[in-house]
Amino acid sequence: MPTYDDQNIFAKILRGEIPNDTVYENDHALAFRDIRPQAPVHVLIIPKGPYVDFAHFAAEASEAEIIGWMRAIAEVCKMEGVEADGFRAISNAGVNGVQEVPHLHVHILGGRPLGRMLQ
Ligand code: IU
Repeated sequence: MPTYDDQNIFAKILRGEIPNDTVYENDHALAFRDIRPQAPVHVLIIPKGPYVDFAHFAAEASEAEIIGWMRAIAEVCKMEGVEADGFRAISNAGVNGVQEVPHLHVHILGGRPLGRMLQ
């Protein structure tokens, strides 16, 4: 499993060292607006625990953490009003995925037609 770098920017956000535009929080997850939005709705949902990516989280997180993160994703979609017209959920991992911040996050994008991603 990868080693978690607790100096990454999302770890600093979780510790309250850097401000963020929070849209939702529960015991196990925090959701905030992306600083470089790619769509009218662009929210990042992160688990509060120290997980690098999806595989790390799936292997080591507790069931409560997994449920808390998944419910946060669903709650954000509801709160941001993208459920009806649809949205895209993306989690980049590693070099090929061009993961910039090494703390698991899912991007929720919506509010406009997003086009086909896979041909
Ligand atoms: P990634 O490629 O999935 O790791 O992208 C990270 C995202 O985090 C990217 O969309 C950034 O705009 C976003 N972000 C942020 O919201 N706040 C920050 O302080 C930093 C990056 I650094």
